[in-house]
Amino acid sequence: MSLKEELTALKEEALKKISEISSSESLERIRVEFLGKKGKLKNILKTLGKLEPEQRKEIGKLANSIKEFIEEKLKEKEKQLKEKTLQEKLEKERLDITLPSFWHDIGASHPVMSTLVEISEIFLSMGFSIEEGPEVEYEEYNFDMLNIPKDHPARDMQDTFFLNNGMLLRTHTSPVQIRTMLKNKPPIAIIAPGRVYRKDADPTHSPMFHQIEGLMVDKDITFKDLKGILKIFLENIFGKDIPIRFRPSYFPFTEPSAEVDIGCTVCGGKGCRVCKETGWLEILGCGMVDPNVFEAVGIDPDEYSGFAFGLGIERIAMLRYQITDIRILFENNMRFNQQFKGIR
Ligand code: FA5
Repeated sequence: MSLKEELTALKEEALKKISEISSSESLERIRVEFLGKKGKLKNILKTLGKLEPEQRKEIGKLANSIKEFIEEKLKEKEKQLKEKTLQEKLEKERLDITLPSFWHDIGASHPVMSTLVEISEIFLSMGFSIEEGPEVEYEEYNFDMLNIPKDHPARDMQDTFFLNNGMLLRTHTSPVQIRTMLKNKPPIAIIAPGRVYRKDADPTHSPMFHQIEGLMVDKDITFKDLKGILKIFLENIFGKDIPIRFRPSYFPFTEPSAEVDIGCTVCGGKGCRVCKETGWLEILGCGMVDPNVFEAVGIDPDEYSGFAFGLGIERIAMLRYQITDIRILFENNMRFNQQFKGIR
């Protein structure tokens, strides 16, 4: 066989072997077999020196072009192999995001929470800021400094959970008034939402419920300011046409005190079971901060005045969503809770 024929046969052999390569290891092996220092190509060219210069040139050129051809084919194969590996990896590690997940239900805000947020937003829009206080509270802040001394009959109004260490579960959010006034000088305009606890349980009373406290203290704050702010708030929650009335009442920490009623949203004021045939529903307690409270926190009642109010969030949620039994709000019954999806 002439050198030329040998080279052509080598080319054919290489082409065949390259087409059969299936891994990068065998690719490397074939490269060495044909193009390596002791490879087949080098081997054939060993006798090149014995040829005539003319022939040597011709065969040299042919050998070079075969070398380049094999290199080119190996490169192509390498590319194909890389693509194949990537494809296999993609197949193997494929993530099927169309499979339904194990836990795919969408949640919704609890009606008490969405009512709390909505009430807070109304007061935030009027310049109030949010304060928080602890649920385990000192007796002093929950009662004494709010002008409710130890033997005062008002302590019976709020049957209390006392703890062994002398502290208690706060019965209202009013102690946040005390904490705020001890911390900050007037002007003050805050609301304080949170959980409160009382020994109370019937269709409209729960042992744990939520209140929002409001407090505004500055020079020349009057009952007119209190009425104006509460009117804006109630109209935002219940609509512009809601009838509102202020009824004289008593709280030890406000003087004068009032309770605010709205026209019954169930019967439209005609009288029904929900409003106990009165046509009115009590919605919150309020009044002008008692001078004794100002003195307890070191604010001069001759220089400053203020108002405070406190409302039950469940009461408002119940009226908004026509819920007649408060207990259902805390039963965690999914069929009940799911009704509020998409409602704000
Ligand atoms: C108070 O708690 C006063 N701290 C409110 C206040 C603040 C008056 C500032 C003046 C100035 P009262 O006990 O009335 O007041 O409770 C306020 C509201 O909480 C009630 O109108 C009612 O909506 C709600 N509430 C009271 N007890 C319960 C209960 N057990 N379950 C659910 N809501 C309740």
